[in-house]
Amino acid sequence: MKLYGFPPSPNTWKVRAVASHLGAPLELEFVDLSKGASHTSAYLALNPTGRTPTLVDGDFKLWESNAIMQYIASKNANSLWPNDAQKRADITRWQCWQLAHWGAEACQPLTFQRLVKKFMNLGPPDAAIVATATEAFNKGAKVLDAHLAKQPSLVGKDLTLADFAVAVPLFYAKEADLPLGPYAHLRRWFERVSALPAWRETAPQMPAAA
Ligand SMILES: N[C@@H](CCC(=O)N[C@@H](CS)C(=O)NCC(=O)O)C(=O)O
Repeated sequence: MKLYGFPPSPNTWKVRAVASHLGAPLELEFVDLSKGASHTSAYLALNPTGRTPTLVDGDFKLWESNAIMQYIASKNANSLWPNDAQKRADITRWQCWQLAHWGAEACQPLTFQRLVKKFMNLGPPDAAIVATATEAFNKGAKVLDAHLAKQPSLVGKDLTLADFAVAVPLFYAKEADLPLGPYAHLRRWFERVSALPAWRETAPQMPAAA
């Protein structure tokens, strides 16, 4: 299997971390987003949305990071993606929430405004966007903190794809100044998730997230 991706991007990183954790062979094809490489005609033939990551497995092409995580984890039995309809729905619920709200409304705009803009010389953070995203971050972090006060992982006891998906933006917490301070359960959970060797094994060499 080949993953077309940009390693510093959380959407690529979480897929590579899952593959590494499961010991699934996954070759990286570097797509340099800083040079617009996801908009070439060759790449658009794989993924017409012009976004990364994209998985290619033989004739099968799959885009959308959370679908890719589920596909890779479906290849062999494992506890990240248990063969149980309710657990799979529960994991998918958190993955949908991560993409639609935790990522798009909170972590991503804060990371873009405070880290990517600096790295790419795009000017200072937009204060209005930072304010709206900070409010969304606190709203989401409260939900996570209350949930993780009751159980060790997002879905039951064991770590699953849900934890990989929701945790990944927090690797940029320092650079993006994500306000984690008030959320002790969330911080403790992130310490546990981020200690998995798979994150180090797939960690980006570049300092910026896109
Ligand atoms: N929902 C998509 C989001 C993918 C996405 O936004 N990728 C960004 C990097 S994080 C990208 O490739 N942007 C390049 C562009 O839009 O030109 C997923 O989860 O795969």
